[in-house]
Amino acid sequence: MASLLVSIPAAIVTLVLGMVLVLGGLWTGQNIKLLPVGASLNAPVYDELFRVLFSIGTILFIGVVGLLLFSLVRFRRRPGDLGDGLAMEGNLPLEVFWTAVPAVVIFFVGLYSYDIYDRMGGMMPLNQQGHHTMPTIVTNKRIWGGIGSGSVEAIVPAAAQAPLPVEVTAMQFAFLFHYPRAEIISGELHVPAGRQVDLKLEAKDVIHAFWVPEFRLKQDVIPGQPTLLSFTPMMPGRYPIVCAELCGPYHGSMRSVVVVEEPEIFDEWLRRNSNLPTKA
Ligand SMILES: [Cu+2]
Repeated sequence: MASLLVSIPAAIVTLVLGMVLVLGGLWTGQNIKLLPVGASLNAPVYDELFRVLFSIGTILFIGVVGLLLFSLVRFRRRPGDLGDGLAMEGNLPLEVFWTAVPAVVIFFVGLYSYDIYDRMGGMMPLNQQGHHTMPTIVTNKRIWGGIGSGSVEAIVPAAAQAPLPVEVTAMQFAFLFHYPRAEIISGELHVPAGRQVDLKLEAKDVIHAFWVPEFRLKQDVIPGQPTLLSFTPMMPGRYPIVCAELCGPYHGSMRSVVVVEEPEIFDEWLRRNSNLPTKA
């Protein structure tokens, strides 16, 4: 075995190992199953970035650790070897190589992350989002837009429907959801699948964070700073809402549920719970 390896030129071995490493990293990134189910329109965009970063991370990790382990074994001290190591001072091509490669990788990751952030709506000025017309917003307050505020290339036919406004109040230690068009206050967030939801988040006391892992959304909720967050749920189901900002002794129990329902079922829920006087 050893004699076989010796007879193959080192450059070829390195090339083949490098190719195996890159292909293995790409495969790992494509097949990794660490994320929960993606239940919003926004999720595939986020997952794409995660896969690319995971591929790069795998390649770097296996490459660096592999080289380290190989060197530990290959260049270990042999019995009877009492001499000094080889005296080497600098290696310009190697130094250029290990500076240039990370620089290119980081530059790429930076541009790519920026692009994903933009596609998720992170760079969108609020006045272009079309939901500054929410009836209850006090216009002289400064309003912030969270990532996910909706520039993902919507291909859903239902996107033509007007977004559903919901006011979210975060307090120690609960989320409250108010549906201004039906006068419902609920401890659970009910939303229809395939329709954009516009959340207006406000905190009553300290900083909280509204996190729905299945939607790939996490938004800080800061007292005195109303924040808009839009998303389009796609997959019916029940998903956890978690407060992701340490907010006090019971922070760990500050959880709720978002229930994504088929539009008819959601309309029924809205009608059943509405506190508006029924129209004649
Ligand atoms: Cu909290």
